Amino acid sequence: MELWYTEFQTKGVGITCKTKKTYHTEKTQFQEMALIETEQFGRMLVLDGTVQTTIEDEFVYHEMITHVPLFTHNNPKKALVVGGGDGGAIREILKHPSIEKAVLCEIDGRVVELCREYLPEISCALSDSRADVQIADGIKYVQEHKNEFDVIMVDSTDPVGPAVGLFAVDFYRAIYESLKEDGIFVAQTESPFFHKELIKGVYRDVKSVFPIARLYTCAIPTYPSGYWSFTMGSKKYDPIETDTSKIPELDTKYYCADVHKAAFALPRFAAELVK
Ligand code: AAT
Repeated sequence: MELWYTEFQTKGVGITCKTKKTYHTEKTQFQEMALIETEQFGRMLVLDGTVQTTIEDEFVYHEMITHVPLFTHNNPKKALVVGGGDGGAIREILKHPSIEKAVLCEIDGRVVELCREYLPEISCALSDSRADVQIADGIKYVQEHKNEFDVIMVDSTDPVGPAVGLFAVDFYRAIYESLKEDGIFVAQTESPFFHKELIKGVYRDVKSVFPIARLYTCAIPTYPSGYWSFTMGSKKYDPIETDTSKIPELDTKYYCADVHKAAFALPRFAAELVK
């Protein structure tokens, strides 16, 4: 018998994957969680019916949410990931020799545990001595840590449930306070095709808090529309002025110096959102 998994991405569009196995399903304190084996993308983490990450395409998202801000910053030493309990962002951050500490603040401890068990390729760096895993609400954590981080990445679920507050201007203000004087922040901000109002609103809010705000994009097959955005707020460094000739070779599959530049070149309909 064939079994297929569908995520309903909008009222009229979904992504459907043939599945080979269901490893685990559970209702945690915060969300419904499933770990399945798909034919096309390998193991897949699903939260509340939404694809969070898959073995085959996770590299795009995790490289783009981390290396773009880390190479925009001159010398990042301390980074914070809000959400991202799979550990993929932490794995990428720790590829930077300047990093002394990478804190993960994930609200749902079960996500971290399940990913450690079923997605070791993604969660492997969580046991590195420079990684510090905190199970807490990212909003509270950021409010309680002032003037501490060089880079903060908001690797969050879509703006429903516990992640609603991660898309609010008050949170961006708290992030500003939590960053050092030349700090940078990046948030995943959904699809330029399907979430236009969200992108416009986040950009407007980030721009009201940070002197520099930028939108960049990449291609992710398992996320709605396959085309994804990130919004950056920066106190000092502008990512489009990064001297990309100085970006060293890293062990990556998507990010490179040319992609750093190209990611900020927006198609006209996406540029419209942040005018
Ligand atoms: N690395 C790609 C995976 C994610 S997971 C996002 C995580 O954010 C989830 O594990 C969720 O539990 C966590 N989260 C949600 N709200 C909070 C909060 N307030 N504080 C800390 N962690 C939180 C991102 C997937 C993007 C999906 C796009 N469709």
